[in-house]
This record gives sequence, C-alpha cells and structure tokens, in this order.
Amino acid sequence: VVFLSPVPQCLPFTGPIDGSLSNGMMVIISGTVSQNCDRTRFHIDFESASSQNPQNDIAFHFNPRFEEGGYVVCNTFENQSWGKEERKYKMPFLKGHSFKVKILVKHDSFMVTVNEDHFLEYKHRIPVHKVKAIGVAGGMEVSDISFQKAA
Ligand code: 9QG
Repeated sequence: VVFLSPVPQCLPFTGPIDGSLSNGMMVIISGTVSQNCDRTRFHIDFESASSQNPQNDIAFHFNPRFEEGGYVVCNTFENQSWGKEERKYKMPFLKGHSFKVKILVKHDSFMVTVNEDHFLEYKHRIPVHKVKAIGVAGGMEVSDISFQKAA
C-alpha cells in the first residue's frame, strides 16, 4: 500500500503521517540537494506532531552536513533538548544531484538507505508509534514523499 504525501511546495515542510509510524513501514523521500552554499545542511525529521508550537519531540533527526568533508548527524530531540549525536563521517549525497532516501522502520531501529545503498541504522529512543509527522527542511528540494505499509 502506498500513500503519497502532498508534494512540498517549499521548505520547511511538515506533513502528517496517516495514523502513526509502525514496524514494517517504509518512508521514501526523493529530492535534489541544493548547489549553492558551502555549508549546506538539510534534515529529515520524524516528529511527534505536525504542529510547530510547542516544539515537537523528534524521534529521528537525519541531518546531512556538507562541511568538514561531509558527515551525517543523527539525533533525537526530546523534552526540548537534543540527545547524544550519532555521527557518520561519510557523505552519500552530492550537491546539485538528486537522491532517494528510504527509511525502513524496524522493531528496534530505523534503517536508512541512500540511492539503494545501505547507509546507517539508528536505534529507537522514542517508541515509533509516537511519530505522527515527517518534517523536511534545509538545502534541498523535495520532489516526493511516499509511505509504504507492510502488505
Ligand atoms: O547543533 O545539532 C542535532 O544534534 C544542533 C543543530 C540542530 C541539530 C542538532 O543546531 O539543528 O542538527 O533544530 C535545529 O536547530 C536543528 C536543525 C548542536
């Protein structure tokens, strides 16, 4: 089953997830990284609500940074503060190039592939059923967000 989220017209964009996130779901984000600035960052967030105020918890913040050689920061934002970062010093995205990120919700982690290659896993710190929205922002254009539920 595939659900298409409305295509973000401009960023930042936050859209509700139909129901909540659950084991076996796959979220697919297609986009293009901006070309322009030296310190491009963008992020994909799995959030506890689609409203912005008060600031939602973020179960999973996936944050590529094109600086210092390029790395990706993963973290959780809970009770108004960031937890301990998990960093991967590898940059699978290219400025100006399109990408496809697939995030599979497993029982103990989020499993992330970039352009069909396994990239990382992030262990759950907040139960996935609390995730109600997906947010995207920063130096990229998003062309499509879709959700696949386990058949
Ligand atoms: O910098 O790191 C992830 O650990 C923070 C950033 C923050 C996150 C966080 O400022 O950026 O990437 O909400 C924010 O400001 C996000 C976009 C220690």
